[in-house]
Amino acid sequence: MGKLIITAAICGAEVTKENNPNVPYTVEEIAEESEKAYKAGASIIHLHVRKDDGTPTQNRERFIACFKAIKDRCPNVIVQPSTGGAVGMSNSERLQPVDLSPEMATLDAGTCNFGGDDIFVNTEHTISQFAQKMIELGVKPEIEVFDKGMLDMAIRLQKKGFIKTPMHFNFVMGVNGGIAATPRDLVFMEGSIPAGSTYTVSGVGRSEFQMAAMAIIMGGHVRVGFEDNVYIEKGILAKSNSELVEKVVRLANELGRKIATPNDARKILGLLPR
Ligand code: KMH
Ligand code: ZN
Repeated sequence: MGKLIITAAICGAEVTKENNPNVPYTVEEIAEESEKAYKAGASIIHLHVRKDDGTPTQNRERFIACFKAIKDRCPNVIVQPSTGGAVGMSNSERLQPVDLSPEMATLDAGTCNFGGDDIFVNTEHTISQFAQKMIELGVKPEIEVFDKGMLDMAIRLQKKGFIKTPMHFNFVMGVNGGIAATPRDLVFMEGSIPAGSTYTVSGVGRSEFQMAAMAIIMGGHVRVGFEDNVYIEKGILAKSNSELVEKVVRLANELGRKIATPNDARKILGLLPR
């Protein structure tokens, strides 16, 4: 089986220091957490940025500052900015990091409930617009699918020429409003992607490591991090994203998968040179 790409989603847009005091907000905190996650085995940093008080933002300058601070500490790591941002942001706000021509960026492939009264809106027009821009700038999309219908939407847009093959998916499983984080549903999702595609699995909340173990066994890749889960085990907060990454490395070692370096990940995902 091929090497395992580990992505660290270090802070997300919703999780706060009230949930776990180690969630990074400032540029320095984000750079430090990225470096720790990278040293632990992550080859991709999935990046949201915050103002110093923790407010989520998609501000271009803030992304530039965080990119630089991360690259100063770990020049080779792949930085994958979010274009999802936070619920309620406008499309132009969300697209700002794509203008920086990162190697990858997320592409959210549908609308869903997002816990409570929140709705994460991604119309077909929005998805096509984001995808088109990524094609123009040579940015590889990580297609975020929170449900099976989103996967079908992405395949439809690929057929229309908005997304190139081979596609790379992130199955985000366990969001309140999206597909559940169960082995049955993961097998269903994996069986629904086109041949030649790659995928990573993000188990949200308590199922993070169970889904990681499934992905390792099935030949997928794994995302962990405070964006998805703040606990290293039941009731115990993780001290850093690196603890979550280290746990995946231990699982991979036990289950016989080697860990991909950033250059391995570039080859597996077919990223364009920068
Ligand atoms: N914060 C969520 C509303 C992405 O990064 O592209 C969307 C999200 C997905 O986190
Ligand atoms: Zn995200």
